[in-house]
Amino acid sequence: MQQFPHSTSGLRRRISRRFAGLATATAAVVGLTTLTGPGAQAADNPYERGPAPTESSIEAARGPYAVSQISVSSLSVRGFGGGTIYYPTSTADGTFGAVAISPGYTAYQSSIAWLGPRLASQGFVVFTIDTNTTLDQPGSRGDQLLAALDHLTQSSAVRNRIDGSRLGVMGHSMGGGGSLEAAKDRPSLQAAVPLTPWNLDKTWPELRTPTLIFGADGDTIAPVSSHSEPFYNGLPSALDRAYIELNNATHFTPNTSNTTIAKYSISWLKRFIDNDTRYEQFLCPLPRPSLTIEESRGNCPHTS
Ligand code: 9J3
Ligand code: ZN
Repeated sequence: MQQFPHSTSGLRRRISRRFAGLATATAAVVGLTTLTGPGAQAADNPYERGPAPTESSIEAARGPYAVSQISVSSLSVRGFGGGTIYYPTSTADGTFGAVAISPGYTAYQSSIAWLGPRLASQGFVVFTIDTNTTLDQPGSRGDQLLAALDHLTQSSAVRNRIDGSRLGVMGHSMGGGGSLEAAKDRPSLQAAVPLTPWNLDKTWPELRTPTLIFGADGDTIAPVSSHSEPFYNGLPSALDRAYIELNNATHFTPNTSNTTIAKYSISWLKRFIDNDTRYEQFLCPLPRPSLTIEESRGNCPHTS
């Protein structure tokens, strides 16, 4: 500490304040360096939730958060068919990102229900929905996913637990096609994860939402050659995008609990809804072909 004569105590206080200001500015620069450096820590990212992930934590049947659920009657909402909200029970960690998930043609929320607690226990508010009718087409399912997100963030009992700027969509088959439609209609969505998606529209150059598409090698309803692969290939090459083709799988593989779908969906949602770069290690380099993965495509490293 510098010494000053008593007679200049006023000046001394002013100078001390200037030094304090300099110290604050220096700390801010150090903080910025940490933020942009390679090993960004928890305190740098306000959206990061939960402990550092491991291969086993993203493969586990449940993540670190205990989950509660709320049934939403179709009679209480407009624009979609109601559903079930799964959410971390505790409010200690603040707000979470949210994901709406649509089932496929002729199917109900029960066909995608396993994803509710699986994803919510990792730190998301998850809304598995029913559609207005089970015959609704992908465009309608996209609108319904967005209506469900609007209900979640504006009207639902958990609206105060959600960060409305951190939203994503998923869906199976025509619901997966619907998740592409939702992202096309609302580019502010932070992540999309279509599961064996089906759509007559094969090209998605309009998307600005980071998108992970799951195909199934044995899918005869939405064959990868006419659905998932052209969907992936038609996404902008500058977009963060990925394609994982499940090995020894069918169109209906996403309808029951599946570790490969879970671990890469969790990683994608964490990476792009929460900006949580701790999950980048599971996405890049791309997963190699294995007993469960037939092939994978994508850009690495990610750019957004
Ligand atoms: O399971 C689905 O949502 C898919 C698609 C399908 O059967 O489309 C044919 C009209
Ligand atoms: Zn198109």
